[in-house]
Amino acid sequence: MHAVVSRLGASSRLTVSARPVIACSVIDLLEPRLLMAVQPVISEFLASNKVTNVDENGDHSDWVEIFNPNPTPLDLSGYFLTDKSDKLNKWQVPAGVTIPANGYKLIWADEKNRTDPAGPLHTNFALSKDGEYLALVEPDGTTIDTEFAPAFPSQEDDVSYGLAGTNVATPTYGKLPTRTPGAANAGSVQLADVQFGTQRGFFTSVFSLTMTTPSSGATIRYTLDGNTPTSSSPAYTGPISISKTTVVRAIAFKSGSTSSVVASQSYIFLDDVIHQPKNLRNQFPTTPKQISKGTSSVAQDTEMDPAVVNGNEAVIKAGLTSIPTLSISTDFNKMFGANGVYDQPEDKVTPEQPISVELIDPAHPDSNDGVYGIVDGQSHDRMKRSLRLSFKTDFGGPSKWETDLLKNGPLNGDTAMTELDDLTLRAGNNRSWARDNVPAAYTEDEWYQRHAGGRQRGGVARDVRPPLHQRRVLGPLQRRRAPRREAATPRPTASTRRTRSRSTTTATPRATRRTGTP
Ligand SMILES: [Ca+2]
Ligand SMILES: [Ca+2]
Ligand SMILES: [Ca+2]
Repeated sequence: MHAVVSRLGASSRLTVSARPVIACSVIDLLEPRLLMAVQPVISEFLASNKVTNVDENGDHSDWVEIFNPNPTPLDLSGYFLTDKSDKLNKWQVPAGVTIPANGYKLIWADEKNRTDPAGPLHTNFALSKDGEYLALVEPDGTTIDTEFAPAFPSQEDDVSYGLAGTNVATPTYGKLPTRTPGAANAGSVQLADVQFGTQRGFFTSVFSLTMTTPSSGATIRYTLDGNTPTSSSPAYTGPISISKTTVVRAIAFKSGSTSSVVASQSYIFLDDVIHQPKNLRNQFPTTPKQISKGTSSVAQDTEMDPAVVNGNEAVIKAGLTSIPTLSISTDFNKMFGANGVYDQPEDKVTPEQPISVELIDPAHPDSNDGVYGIVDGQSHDRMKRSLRLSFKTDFGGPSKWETDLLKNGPLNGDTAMTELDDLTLRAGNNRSWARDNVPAAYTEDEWYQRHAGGRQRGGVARDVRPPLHQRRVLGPLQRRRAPRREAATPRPTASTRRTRSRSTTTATPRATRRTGTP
C-alpha cells in the first residue's frame, strides 16, 4: 500500500509507504505464510534545537527519529536519509544498526557524518528551520518510505514535527505537542495557530476582524479581555467589530487533536490609552500599594495626567508611536490578586506565569511579533512594579525569543542580541511619580526640560542622569548641563547624533530624531 496524504497543504505532499502485513501471493493452506515487515517511518524530527537535547559532544543538533512499527526487530542497515529529492542516497545507515520491536532510533542530523554502528549516528546534512525536503529511503536507493515533499513546513525552535501516535497505516503528521526523541510520540498532533485577518498595531477607526484556522473541522474560540480562551469561550462564527483597545486571544479545538497554542493580537487605539481612567487598577481585586516603605497605601492611578495630555494629544500620540510598544496579556488572576505576580509581597518568591508578549514597532513593522513567555515580579511591591519576561518552553513558547527589538534600537543596534532568554520591564519606580521622595525623572530631553518644567523641583524632570540604555556608552554619570542649541541649528543627522550623545548627556529630542531617521 502506498498512502499519499495531503495534510501539509496543497503545495506539499507527505508520502508514507506503510506496507501492511501481506500474505504470500500464492494461497496454499498447506504452506506457511511468509510475512513481510512493515517499512520503518520517520516518526519525528527537530529542525531547530536550542535546548531540547544534546549529542555526545554537548551540541544541540537537529535530529530525525525513525520508528519500527513491527513487533519484531528491524534491520535498518543500508537505508538512506536525505534532504535532497534529487539525491536519495545522500546518507546511508551503516551495517549493523537495528531498531527493537516497536522501537525508535534517533539519528542526529548535523553534518558530522558519523557511521560507527556502535555509537550515535550523525548524517552529513542538517535540517533547515525554514523547511526543506526530507526522506527515508530503502536500501535500493529509490523506494521512498517517508517523504516530506517538496518541503516540510517552516519549524519553530524546539517544537518537533512528526507522526501522531503509531498509526502508520493512515498517518497524521503535524506539530507535536511534546518532544519525544527516541521515544513514543503523543497520540495526536497539535492544531496550527489561529490566523488573524488584521495584524497587531495602532488603530484610529473601527474595523472588522476575521479569524481562520488551517485545520479543517476545528473550532476557533476566543476572548476579548486578555484571558486565555477555553473550550467554553465563545466560538468564532463571523467577523468581529473592533472599535476600542482590545487584546484578542484565540485557540483552535478539534476532537482527536491537541488544541493549538493560544494566539494573541493587540489592537491599540491611542485615544483610549491617553484617556484611560485613573481607577482602572481599582476595578481589579487590588492589593494596597505603598509609595515608600512604611508609608500608608494609596490608590493606584492608571491615567495619563490630563494636565499633560489635554491639548497635546497629537504630540503624545506621535510620541507613543515613535517607540516600540510591548503588549503583554495573561489571565486576570495570574497577574492580579492573591496569586498574581503583580501583587506578590516583595520578600516572596513570585510564581512564574505564562504570558503573551507582543511587540508593536511602527518604525519596524517587519519586526512586529507575538510570542509566548513567562512573567514574574522583579521588584519591591510598589505602585509601579518591574516585571521579568522569560522565554522557555515550559508553557508552550519558544526556548528563546528571536527578535530585532534591540537591534532596531538607537545605540549599538548592529551588535545587539537577537535571541533573548529574559527581558526585564523596568518600572523605574524609584524615579517616578509613584514615589513620594523624588519627582519623576524619565527624561533629560532638552525640549522637555525647556518646555515642560525642566529640572525645577516640583517639576517632572529634576534628575539629569542619562537614560539607562546610554550609560554604558557615556561612562560615569555626568550632571553638567547640556549646551543649548540655537533655534537655527540644523537638525542632527543620524551620524552626528552619536557624537553628540557621547559628548553631552543630552538626548536629541524625540521629534527631531524621527525627522533625522530615514
Ligand atoms: Ca537546523
Ligand atoms: Ca539541509
Ligand atoms: Ca518520538
